[in-house]
Amino acid sequence: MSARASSADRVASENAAQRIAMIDWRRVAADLDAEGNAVIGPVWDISIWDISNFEIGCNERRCKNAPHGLNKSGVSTAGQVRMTIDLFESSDDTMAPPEILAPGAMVLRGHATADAATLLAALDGVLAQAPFRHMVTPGGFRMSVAMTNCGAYGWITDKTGYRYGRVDPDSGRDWPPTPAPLLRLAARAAAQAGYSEFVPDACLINRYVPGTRLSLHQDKDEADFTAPVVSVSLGLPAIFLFGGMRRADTTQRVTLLHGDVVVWGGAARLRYHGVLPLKAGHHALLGEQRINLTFRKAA
Ligand code: MD3
Ligand code: FE
Repeated sequence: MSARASSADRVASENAAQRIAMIDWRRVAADLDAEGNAVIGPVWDISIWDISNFEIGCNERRCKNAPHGLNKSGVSTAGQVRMTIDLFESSDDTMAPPEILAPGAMVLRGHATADAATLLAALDGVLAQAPFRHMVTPGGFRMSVAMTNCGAYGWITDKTGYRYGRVDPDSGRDWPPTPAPLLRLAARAAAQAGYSEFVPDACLINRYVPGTRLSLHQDKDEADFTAPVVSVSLGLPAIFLFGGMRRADTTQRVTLLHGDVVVWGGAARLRYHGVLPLKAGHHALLGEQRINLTFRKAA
């Protein structure tokens, strides 16, 4: 679903000051970073993703079905309206309002889409130094998710337990550094969710092929739970299970698509979660797989 704003088209070719004005119309605290990308302020500044004052030249405005969540006046009828506006050069750049899954958990749909090819190219360098492997749980089970890491710390599991370590046990060398484009993306997503100071020191890289699953668990091997976890989904879609504070709590199912970024912090940081067995499929960039990057502060 996308709505193209005629006023946005007009502004797109003009200068940065007008881009800021454009965002001000939407009453979203916003600024531009050094590259001219919109940096949206803490989401608690966004009481409502208000497009009612915004001159929407929505192509679909007269659509009676209004599947885009706009009524005939172009006013948002749904809690969330997704707009793709040719504002910042890249036509792939989406400015969707965050989807709040629960207090502290928000989905930034398509946040990594425009950067996906760059991220994957950078990832190739990491994988050459630290290939995917299937680790073993303390209970002796081989994990169906294939994993590797980059950054100062990597998450590992073996017969002796789960932990973070500086050294890749397969190579005996330090984990490769996290490529700059990955770090930039993680910091940008965290900033949009209100975490302006997120400096991850660990990036776990998970690979799923059809049938791969991840059973319900909590992420609690990190030293400091005040830092969020940022996860980036690439490739095939997955059905993510988002539970509560106890394993037996009911779970909500959230489909995570290529390019979706989720920031898990605050009250959501220790909630149980998992991934249902990946369905078969083909993705244009990644083929028969899904790759998930999770950025954390481990130490
Ligand atoms: C909710 N990875 O690596 S990312 C993991 O898709 C992990 O590979 C999944 O769970 C994956 O630990 C899910 C989403 C995620 C990550 C961390 C969370 C959800 C979270 C921490 C707290 C609550
Ligand atoms: Fe997890």
